[in-house]
Amino acid sequence: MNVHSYEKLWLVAAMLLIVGFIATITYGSVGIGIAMIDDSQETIDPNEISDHEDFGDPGVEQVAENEYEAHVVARSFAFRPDPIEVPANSDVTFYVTSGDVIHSFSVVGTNVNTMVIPGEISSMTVEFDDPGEYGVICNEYCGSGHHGMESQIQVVPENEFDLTELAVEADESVAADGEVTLTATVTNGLVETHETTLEAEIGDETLEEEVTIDGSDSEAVTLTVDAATLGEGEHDWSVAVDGETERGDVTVGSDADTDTEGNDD
Ligand SMILES: [Cu+2]
Repeated sequence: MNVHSYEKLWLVAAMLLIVGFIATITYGSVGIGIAMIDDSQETIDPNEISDHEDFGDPGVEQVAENEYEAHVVARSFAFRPDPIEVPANSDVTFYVTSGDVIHSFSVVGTNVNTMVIPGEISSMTVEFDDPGEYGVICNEYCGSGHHGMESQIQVVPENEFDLTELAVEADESVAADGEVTLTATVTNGLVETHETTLEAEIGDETLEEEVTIDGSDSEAVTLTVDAATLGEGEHDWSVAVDGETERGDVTVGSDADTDTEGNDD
């Protein structure tokens, strides 16, 4: 049988295409770093995400030196937290879940990409070497706002990274001859000891305090100002540490003052 040489060429080309298709599909399912999301991993009730210990308050936590975990919740049409801040020179394992429909978590310009399915937890570990910014987008059509569903990963220099949280307790009113006391509790989420500066303003008074907090621990700092220095009336206060700020106000005199006078009688 005589086969024309052009026909032979087409036969070979068709064979190569078929082999190419099979290779692509095989790589797409079992290639290095590629995994399917299924319920062999941990599952989650999408209606109870807000009560979940990790996804209820999603964010970044440190698990070991240079190792972090980031819990992310995708919901139409945003990611939480946004932005996601991580330090340079770190390995970050992302755990992503959805509170409603199917989304994706795709880091623009990298091969970091996963589907995010309600009920399932997608996970992947990413190495961040240098500081920089990456866009995160959803590439599974999820509804009318899909095109605007995005977030950002900010990789900051190691020495600028902290996991500090601040809570402040303060009196609402103080007698004119009393003391205004603010109790600031600073929590260090890093596994290493963290040194930082707490800055406070009460009325026109400014206070500064150096704080050293052990890894995964918290420190309570008490700040006081004589009410007499502030004078009678309402005074704003603010406490700031590592970019976290708490605000409130305190009233000096008036009711509190009257109470004290009443007790004296
Ligand atoms: Cu989407």
